[in-house]
Amino acid sequence: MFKEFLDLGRHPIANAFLKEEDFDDEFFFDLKVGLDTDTKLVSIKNFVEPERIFNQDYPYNTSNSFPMIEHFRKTADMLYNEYGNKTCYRVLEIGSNSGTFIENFSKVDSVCVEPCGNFAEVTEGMGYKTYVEFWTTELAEKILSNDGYRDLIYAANCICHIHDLDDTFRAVKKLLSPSGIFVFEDPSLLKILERGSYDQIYDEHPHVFSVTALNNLLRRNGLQIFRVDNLSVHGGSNRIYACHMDSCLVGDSVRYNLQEESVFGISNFETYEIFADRVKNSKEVLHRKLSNLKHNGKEIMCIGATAKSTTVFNYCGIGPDLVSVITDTTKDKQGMYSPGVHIPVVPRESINLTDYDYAYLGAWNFKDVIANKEREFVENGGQFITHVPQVMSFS
Ligand code: JHZ
Repeated sequence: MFKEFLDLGRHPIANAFLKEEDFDDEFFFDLKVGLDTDTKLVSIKNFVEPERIFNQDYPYNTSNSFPMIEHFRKTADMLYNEYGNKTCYRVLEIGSNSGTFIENFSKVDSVCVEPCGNFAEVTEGMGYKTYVEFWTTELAEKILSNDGYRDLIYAANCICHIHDLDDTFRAVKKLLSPSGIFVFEDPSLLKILERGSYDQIYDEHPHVFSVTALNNLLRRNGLQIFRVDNLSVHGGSNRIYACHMDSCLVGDSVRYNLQEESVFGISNFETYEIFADRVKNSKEVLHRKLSNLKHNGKEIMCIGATAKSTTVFNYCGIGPDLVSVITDTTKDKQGMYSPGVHIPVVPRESINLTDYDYAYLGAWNFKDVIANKEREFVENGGQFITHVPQVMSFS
């Protein structure tokens, strides 16, 4: 049974940066979050049609966050060294984006799945066979007959984007070779609850995964988790390793994670009620802090036009009156306005950061990288603001 615990209000598509002439046609939906009391899966109530989100204009490009390029290279090396068969390693990536993971594997044995045409063109151009489709059992059957079984099926920040998880896991099971592994990483629900980072919940993330819920969902589709890695990326993610049921030894990391989540109360509805109260409080405190600063003549900007900042600004009612501009390294976001609240997005080079007193971290997950790059801002008295794990400013 789906039991709602949080209402985040009206939201636009978190990554649908737009031009001024499109303001009147913007799409909004009610962002409500709940717990499935049977599987323990946390999901949003109203799914947005995937075609509205993942299309030719999808702007999130993994190549624009240089720490992620390094992350995917290291991940690919580790998977190849620990699990790869040296003569033939048939890989499939679901949601291959701009190819930062797959580029580490052979063009001959690898296949990409990417519904966003703009990115599918990129991996095609790099020489990888790419299916420009959503991941479904039908597509898995097609790939099986065209390209054969896969030894590694990998997905980063993609499986939690898919509404029908039973179909997703059945499709994986169909295409995975008998000794193959399915590895996927997504933001961790436990970390979100611990850090109060509600901004990881938006249209693109219809589910937020605990190991507990994934264990239930994978098992009912004939797959088994045998290893879990806790990662620091995206504010805390879990990398899940699964195989066909009973085809591998279950490691201690699985028991450890299930136990840790159980102790935290991941299956108890009260845990989510407490989280909801914390989120409501965070909204009030952040809005009050920015309003007071503005009232005292301070200038505030934002670094990182993230899906997360769209969620915070829309939930907290923060617009250009409080945050005058957002900088972002992504070309496709520059010259556009942020979804819903319409703050202009510009290249970092086009502004002088020392003209601002405060920089809200839209990309708080890259806090150290940004603080390191922007030392001059701090030396000139500038301060950063974040709402994770609580609303605060620091230098
Ligand atoms: P970043 C995305 O969310 C979307 P977002 C997606 N749904 C997903 O699952 C999560 O990632 C995990 C810019 N930047 O990675 C680049 C700077 O401007 O936090 C990016 O636009 N300066 C697929 O959007 C953005 O910030 C910098 O120094 O919340 C970071 O976006 C750096 C380091 C980044 O993801």
